[in-house]
Amino acid sequence: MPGIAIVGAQWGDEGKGKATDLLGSRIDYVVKFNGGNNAGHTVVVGNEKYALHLLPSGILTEGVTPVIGNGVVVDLEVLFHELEALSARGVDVSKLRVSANAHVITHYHRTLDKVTERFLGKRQIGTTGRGIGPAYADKINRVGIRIQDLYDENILRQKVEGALDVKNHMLVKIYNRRAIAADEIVDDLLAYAERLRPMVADTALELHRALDDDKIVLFEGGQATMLDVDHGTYPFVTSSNATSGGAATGSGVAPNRIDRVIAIVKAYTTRVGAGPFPTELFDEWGEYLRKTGFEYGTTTGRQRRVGWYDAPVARYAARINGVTDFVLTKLDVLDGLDTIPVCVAYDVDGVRFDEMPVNQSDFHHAKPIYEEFPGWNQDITGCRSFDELPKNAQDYVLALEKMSGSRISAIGVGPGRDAIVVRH
Ligand code: 2SA
Ligand code: GDP
Ligand code: MG
Repeated sequence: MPGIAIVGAQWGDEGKGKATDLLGSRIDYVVKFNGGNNAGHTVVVGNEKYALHLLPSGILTEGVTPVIGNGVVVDLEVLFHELEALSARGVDVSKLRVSANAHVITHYHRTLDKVTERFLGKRQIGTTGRGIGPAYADKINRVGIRIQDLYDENILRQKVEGALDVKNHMLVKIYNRRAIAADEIVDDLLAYAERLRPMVADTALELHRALDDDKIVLFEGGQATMLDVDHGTYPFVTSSNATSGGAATGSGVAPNRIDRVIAIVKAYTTRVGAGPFPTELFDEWGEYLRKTGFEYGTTTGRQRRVGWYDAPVARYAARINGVTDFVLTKLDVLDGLDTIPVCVAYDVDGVRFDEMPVNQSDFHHAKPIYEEFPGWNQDITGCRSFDELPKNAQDYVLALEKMSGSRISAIGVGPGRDAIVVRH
């Protein structure tokens, strides 16, 4: 039975949380496979609004077992803070499973994230400052601390000392900061160990068995295709694989057990942080989309950059992820527009590119070539079937479907859980 992956097709904040939550009633497990508390998923259930950062959004659905996979970096303080906050609102969090192989984010990762950004000056990435990059760097450098290390104090101490070796040198000599004491970090981590113990598991084995038992497993991607460390707009990316391949490596479930890949794509585009963004708007239409779509970061509150829909980006996401279905979100945000431009290709210094250029400088120079579509000037938030949508809205969706390389199976028409038009 199926493994389903949900990924972002653009630069994040496409509404993945809502899509996960929508599928929730049919699924048994929701697995977060990449990133950490840099994610921000807003889910509206009835009159309640939930903002999740580290926990998978499937935690909001009764009966679902939420899993934090080995590919995630876990800030334990944030984990318990989120669990307590959800518990206080009556959400059952008792089923959470955390991979013994997931890495932890410590105080020194957060410090390094912030000082590195400051040091980079104009070349800043615009990270969320949550310690994500430094934690993954340690993982790749083989000096990371894993959840399982919390259960052997000697090993933990040795590993923390090893991880601090070079870092303290850097902090003192380059960044002019005080050195961090290993004891401080060890005590901090050990303080969570016993509370965490019942949740720690061989999650790869549990998921494998669940799939053998015909359970439905949903893999929830954080961030998005264009922020993927391999396939995104490097170096303006996050430090993990946010694409569907990451669902396999970040969970221990083999790629051939993932049957469907659903990419969430917004009816326009947004981006937080620095980096190229060909369709970015700096005029009143940008302000209009930001205000109407409420485009402010769920984690940091930062204003999101906004622009028109970019079809080459969607096609690229379709290819890289093996997208079987798109969910098009926030179509309602375009309700008040007379015409809607869509980027169909790029002009790079006089040369037409129909697909994403592989060369970074080309993408930095890419100017969008637009095709214009008539708007519908009508409130669509009450529509619940494709036929109920105004003709121009239907045509817009069909045009995007044709350009974007996979079918559009559902359309978001408002922030609420039920504000969706399902086509397939
Ligand atoms: P990091 O902190 O190392 O992952 O930052 C590296 C880049 O990745 C971007 N990034 C994001 N982009 C969009 N949404 C994200 N989550 C939050 C949200 C963001 C927020 O859902 O709103 O609240 O600001 C997210 N997380 C990371 C980041 O902007 C950098 O460009
Ligand atoms: P994620 O990071 O992909 O989970 O997305 P975020 O939660 O950061 O941002 C998406 C925002 O759009 C959230 O505030 C959602 O409540 C909202 N949203 C999702 N789908 C729709 C939709 O179809 N219409 C409108 N107006 N808002 C939506
Ligand atoms: Mg988000």
